[in-house]
Amino acid sequence: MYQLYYAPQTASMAAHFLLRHMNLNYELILLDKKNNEHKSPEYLKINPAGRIPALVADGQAIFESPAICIHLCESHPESGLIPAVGEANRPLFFQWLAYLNNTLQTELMVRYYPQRHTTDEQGIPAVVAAQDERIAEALAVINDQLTGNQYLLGDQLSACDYFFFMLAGWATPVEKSPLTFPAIKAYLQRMSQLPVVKAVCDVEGVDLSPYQES
Ligand SMILES: N[C@@H](CCC(=O)N[C@@H](CS)C(=O)NCC(=O)O)C(=O)O
Repeated sequence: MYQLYYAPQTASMAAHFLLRHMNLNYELILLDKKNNEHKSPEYLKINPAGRIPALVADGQAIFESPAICIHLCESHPESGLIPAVGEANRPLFFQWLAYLNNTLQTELMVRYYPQRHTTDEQGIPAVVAAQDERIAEALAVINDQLTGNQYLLGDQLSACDYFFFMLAGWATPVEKSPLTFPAIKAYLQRMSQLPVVKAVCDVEGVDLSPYQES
């Protein structure tokens, strides 16, 4: 039995996709983000970083969404969401998961919390504009990878795809949104048809219609 501490459409969504894809026994524990429940003393015992998500697996709490995803993939290798040790795609799995979390997600976080990155309130729109450029650069790298590939690892669906689907949703309001990149657009259309994506998006209140328009 797993417990996922989550809030809709936040960094918990990748883990939510995996728990659902793997058909595991899990409980979703909703954190009231608006009321800062992720900073409450009770939650800080589970995730001392005060961020969403955290996963409790067999009584052990884990934070950081990529660590949670890797742990789930390695605990349930039969799900096929991580290439096995020795497979050529395994280093690429780590490469893309790291790129998504350390580069794209980080740039998105600066864009959505610009006030944390300047002491000059007047400078906030400039931080957002600069981030839009940096996000577009990261998306261009992903678009190149998806040109001619069905998934980030080629023809094999992996946890990286669920992770990217989560981040693509966050990036929709960005000036050069994921849907303006042709290969990413076609990929998001395919991903949005997966039953797991539909089910989790239904629970988290994500509107999939922008992906389904041609
Ligand atoms: N690197 C962390 C980042 C988690 C994170 O920042 N989550 C956001 C929600 S998307 C959050 O908790 N924000 C609240 C805050 O920063 O105070 C991860 O991927 O798990």
